[in-house]
Amino acid sequence: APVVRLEDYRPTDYLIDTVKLDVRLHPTATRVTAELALRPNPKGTPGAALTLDGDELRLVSARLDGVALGAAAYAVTPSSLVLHAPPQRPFTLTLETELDPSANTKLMGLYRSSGIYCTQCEAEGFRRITYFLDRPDVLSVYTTRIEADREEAPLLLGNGNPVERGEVPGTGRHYALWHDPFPKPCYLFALVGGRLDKVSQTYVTGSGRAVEIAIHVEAGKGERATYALDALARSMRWDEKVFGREYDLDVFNVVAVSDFNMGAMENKGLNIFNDKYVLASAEKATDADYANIEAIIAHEYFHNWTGNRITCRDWFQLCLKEGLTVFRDQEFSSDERSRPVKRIADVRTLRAQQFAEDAGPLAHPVRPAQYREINNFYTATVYEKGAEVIRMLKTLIGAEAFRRGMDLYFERCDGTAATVEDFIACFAEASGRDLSQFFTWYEQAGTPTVTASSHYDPAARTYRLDLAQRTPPTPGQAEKRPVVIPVALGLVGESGRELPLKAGNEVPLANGVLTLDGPALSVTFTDVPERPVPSLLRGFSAPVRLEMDLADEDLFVLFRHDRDPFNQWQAAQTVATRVILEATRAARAGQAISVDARLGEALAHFLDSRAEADHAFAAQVLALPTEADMAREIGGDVDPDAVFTGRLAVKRALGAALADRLAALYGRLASRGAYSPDAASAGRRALRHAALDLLAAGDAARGTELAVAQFAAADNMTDRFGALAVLAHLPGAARETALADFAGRFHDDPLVLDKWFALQATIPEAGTLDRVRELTRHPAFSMGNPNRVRSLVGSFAMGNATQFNRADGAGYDFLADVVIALDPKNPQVAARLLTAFRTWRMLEPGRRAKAEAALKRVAGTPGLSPDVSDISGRSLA
Ligand code: B3K
Ligand code: ZN
Repeated sequence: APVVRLEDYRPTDYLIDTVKLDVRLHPTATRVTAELALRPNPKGTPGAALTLDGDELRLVSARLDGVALGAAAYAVTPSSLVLHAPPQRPFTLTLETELDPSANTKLMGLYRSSGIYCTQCEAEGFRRITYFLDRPDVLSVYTTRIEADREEAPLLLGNGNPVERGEVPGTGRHYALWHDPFPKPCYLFALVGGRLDKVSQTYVTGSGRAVEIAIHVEAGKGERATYALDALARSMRWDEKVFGREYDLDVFNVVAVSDFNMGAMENKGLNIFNDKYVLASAEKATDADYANIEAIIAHEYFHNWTGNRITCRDWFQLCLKEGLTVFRDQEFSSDERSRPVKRIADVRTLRAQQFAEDAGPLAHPVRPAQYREINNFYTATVYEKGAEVIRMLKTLIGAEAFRRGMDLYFERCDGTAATVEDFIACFAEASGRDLSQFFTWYEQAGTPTVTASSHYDPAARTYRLDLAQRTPPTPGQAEKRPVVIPVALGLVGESGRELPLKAGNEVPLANGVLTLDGPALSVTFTDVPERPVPSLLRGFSAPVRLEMDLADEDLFVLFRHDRDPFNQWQAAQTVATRVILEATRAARAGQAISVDARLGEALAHFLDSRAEADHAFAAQVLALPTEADMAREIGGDVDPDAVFTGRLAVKRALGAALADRLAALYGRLASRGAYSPDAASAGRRALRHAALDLLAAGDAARGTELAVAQFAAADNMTDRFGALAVLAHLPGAARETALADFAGRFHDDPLVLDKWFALQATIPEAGTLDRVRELTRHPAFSMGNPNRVRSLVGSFAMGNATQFNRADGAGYDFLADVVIALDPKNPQVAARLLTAFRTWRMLEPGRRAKAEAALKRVAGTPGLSPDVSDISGRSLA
């Protein structure tokens, strides 16, 4: 595939003002008639040929202003329909195409999922429905007639508002007509046809408009959609309150399907979801599932304004809608649940996904400047780092200017396909600030490192803080400029009190935030009454790595006393990281591992004094850095077995040292009353689980006994699966019995079996690869379903550091085999799996060579999709 470059952007030569679609659904031969009202674009080249995109379409007929096109007037290729000399005035092109939804295994365009017709058009799927200018800067008003067999598809949904429905006499077929008054790019087009159950309610907007909101799910599963419906109503209310955004159509439909390439899709008025992010019940969904459903329902809904009403000019601007909408959904979850705990969870994800991506061959800026396959740029960088950039903007200009900037953006850009420049200009205006250097965050890849050192002068009562930044080179960007880094900070006294933050007027310090925008900055604080412990980057105020050699004792001060809960947690994590690093070093050197007792003592004190105050926070404190976190910390020549051994030794030592406390906590936190997914109850379960997990590491026999009992007695999936997850790390008969019991209980529920697949794939034992191979032959497994593939193969490759990175390379070979086999059927999912190699260069030489060989085997496979060839190519570059 050719490289597409941002600098080459130019508007289309033609515009499409309205689209009338007539879709006659049929399992293998769906007929689509598209009537496109075209006109020359005043911004385009006069007289240019018209090239419409197409993919796997069969053209049945083509008419211009009602007259059949002569053979000489146009040409059809596998990827286009070219009209050589279009009229230089408004004209109508009527195109009839045929396609086979049942053969559509890529799950892009129109396809069938368990008998339900559905669509996925972002990024470039609409061209698989009809020939079109398939790019986001072509905005059209759509009217869609959907026709289907009444038995097969009693429900017919489209974008916008329902207009009319009726029978097609004598055929057993019926139709529905939908009209969407809001001009939109074709990637937001959607339709659904099928037999579905629904839950619904009337939502009254702030200005008093009644909206019918509904969630449609597979027959018999309606009860499991009520939580999602409630989350939707709460999202709608929140967007009115916090961003002043009201919903704009008469209906809002969400449809859940079981075959979906990603989480969900924000099609105008008709969101389509992976059912994993809709269906929930106490027996079948965990607390984490509930939280994900709430966040994703909100995310897709919020796109109605940030993505749909204001869309992207081109795909380079993807972060314009994604980073902003992630920021919005994170804020929503923070308001609905606990802000500090949400922040900690989000930073964990950011570091695990985005920092990892940024440190390897797939690193790219939040706004990339080029791509070969746009589907490979729906990344942690565009989404999560994109959200961090918005958060920094808000920190830098303040909440009020931020809100004014958002209001200006909505006012000025509504109904347009915008750029990141358009967006930032609104905030520059609203705040009166020059944001040109801030823009570097969008253009420069790589995670900046901020180094800090300090000096306290007790006689002068001054405290000097020296900060410096550097960003490592990334592919295609050897030289880096300094970025604007908001460093939220405080000074904490030995006894825990917050010390005053006084500095001269020339210091870029406002509201406890220091702005580091050059390579280095030195600040002297005055009237500092005692030696302070610096608490830097409070709330993780910037997506950077912080290097500061604080003494362990100082970190314990922050852990105990920092008024910023994020930095309390961070201090404990930093100490744990140091302890695990030392254990890993010893393991690698074949030495005995000794674990510094002070971490256990600090945690003991924490459990005694503070764990009950916020259960969810305490659970985060007890959860050690992961093996992947440690690998990133080590940075190179990583031996995953040594990391595993070192980390496990620390976990065992903590489990043993804290055993009595953990057991008491575990007992105290036992559930009372019926399951409720609310944040407080979920926090209690999370802490109880963290206690059991540590306890089991310290004492396998006791852990097994407690987990077996919890598994048997559980009345909800969080407790049942939590127990099973603990058992998964305790080899023996109890584990196998519980796994078999779980499979028996939930044999008819694929979403629950996904948890069972995933868990087994992450067992850190030598037999796991064989187990995973065996599970690929399980009757409930299917390479055709993305959720199954991600659960089994994805969890193995992304969540099992020792077994994916087996020293013999068999883990890599397995993944390569799966990617090669899956690519012809579903390139998007295959390419995503292959990103498991994104940190391969950090491995020790033996594994590195094996990983490289596996990647090369993939790269050398003939007939690769653009998706997989792009990832394999960049990974090896
Ligand atoms: N916008 C979609 C993602 C589409 C991915 C296309 N490969 C979901 C979301 O971010 O809300
Ligand atoms: Zn999104």
